[in-house]
Amino acid sequence: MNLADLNQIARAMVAPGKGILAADESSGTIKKRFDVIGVESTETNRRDYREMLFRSNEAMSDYVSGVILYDETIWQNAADGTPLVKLIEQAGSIPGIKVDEGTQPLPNCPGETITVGLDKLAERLAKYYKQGARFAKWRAVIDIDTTRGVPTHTAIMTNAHALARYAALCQQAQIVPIVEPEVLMDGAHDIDTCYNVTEWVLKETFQQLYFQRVALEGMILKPNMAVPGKKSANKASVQEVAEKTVKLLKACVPSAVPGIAFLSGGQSDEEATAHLDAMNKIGGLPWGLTFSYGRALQAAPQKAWSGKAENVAAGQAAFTHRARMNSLAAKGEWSAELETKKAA
Ligand code: 5MM
Repeated sequence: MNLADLNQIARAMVAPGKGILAADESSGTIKKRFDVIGVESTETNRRDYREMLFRSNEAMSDYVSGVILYDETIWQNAADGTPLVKLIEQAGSIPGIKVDEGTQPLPNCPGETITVGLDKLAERLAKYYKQGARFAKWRAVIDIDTTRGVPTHTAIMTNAHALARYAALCQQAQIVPIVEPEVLMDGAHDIDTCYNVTEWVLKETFQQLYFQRVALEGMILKPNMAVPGKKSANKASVQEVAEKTVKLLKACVPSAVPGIAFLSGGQSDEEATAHLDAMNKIGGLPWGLTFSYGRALQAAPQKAWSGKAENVAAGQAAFTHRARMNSLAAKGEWSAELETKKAA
């Protein structure tokens, strides 16, 4: 492992004003997204849609440091035969790859899951590196349901162990691991319950990373923010989310980690931007703090595009706007007026 090179890539992924596009929807998830806009999920439509994003020059060159791809996409060519990976590289962005193989029920823990995909991962990473991937992503999913005693320590510990196994294998393959332990926003829990569960999850994750000798300087953390569950009666202000999330991360994430890139987790586009902005406005943070959004970057371009070739420019404009808003938020320079100006 060359740690200096891993560190350089990790720092580029969270360079000031830049963040990550999570375009790694598995076939099932992209079908759900396309269903919403009435587009059939064929291989060509998936390619056309992602090509539209990767050819958004301003967004890709100025605001997007890296793109997380799904296995199908990393091998695909654009309509003119250019590999999609090359489009990303030509824009000055870094190709990355989702390497987990989804979740399975965790034995003896009803309703909880374990993320799988460690078997043969070393071989797969070597192939992805040859194809241009310089970082990878693995997502663990932790649910909250206090009425059933969920999450259990078993789910937290086994998922943290798998995340650390994955991260060690990535670094051995000269690939920067994005470590994503996602505590879901589903449910009626309040913000403090989310805070406490996320703290538990992050403590366990960093302990496993230590046990498995993962170099913190060569990784990126992709956590959820401290937010109330979607069905909670107690909403939280932008400032409360920002303050609690910063406090939580300072308590759990060593400063050797170059950057933290949040998932959006079902927040609205503007909420995800406002929260990121408010955290960066607090300032004095030991790590870069940016976005690694899927839905909060893509919902608008998906709607604008709606599968029609004549809407490509509108789809790219919508994507560029969201990427620019989040770039400003990553520097603490966003304001709600900037959103309104665009709408006007
Ligand atoms: C883009 O969605 C990713 C893939 O999900 P599936 O494996 O379920 O298809 C997902 O891992 C994503 O990268 C993160 O959850 C962040 O996305 P959001 O939409 O939460 O910002």
